[in-house]
Amino acid sequence: MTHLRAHSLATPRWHLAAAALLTLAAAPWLAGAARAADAHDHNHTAAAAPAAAELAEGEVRRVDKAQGKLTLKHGPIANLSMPAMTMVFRVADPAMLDRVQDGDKVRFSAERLNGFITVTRLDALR
Ligand SMILES: [Cu+2]
Repeated sequence: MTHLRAHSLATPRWHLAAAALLTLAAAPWLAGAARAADAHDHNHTAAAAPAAAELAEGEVRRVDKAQGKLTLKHGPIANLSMPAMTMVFRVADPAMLDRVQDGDKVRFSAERLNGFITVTRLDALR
């Protein structure tokens, strides 16, 4: 059970990505305008957030297969307007819990399903 601390989870890069994501979500017409601008041949590079920006970062603290729950120390979750914290999540699919163990760094997405914050995607970073 090694705990490698290569990077802080709350990187400034994440905050920038989250801000960009929120901006796009608030003004979808703006994203459309940016794409239209790209159609011109002046080779402008749009600062669009990559799909991965939607995923939050976390570290597994506890896997509870019996209860179908996962404790994560997580970074900000943009779509839930949630700051970094350690908390218990439900998982959408119990099989997710077979793929992670204590100490794993993960990327995940979480949504509020039936009133419970639920992990809907979980990727271990190894
Ligand atoms: Cu939380």
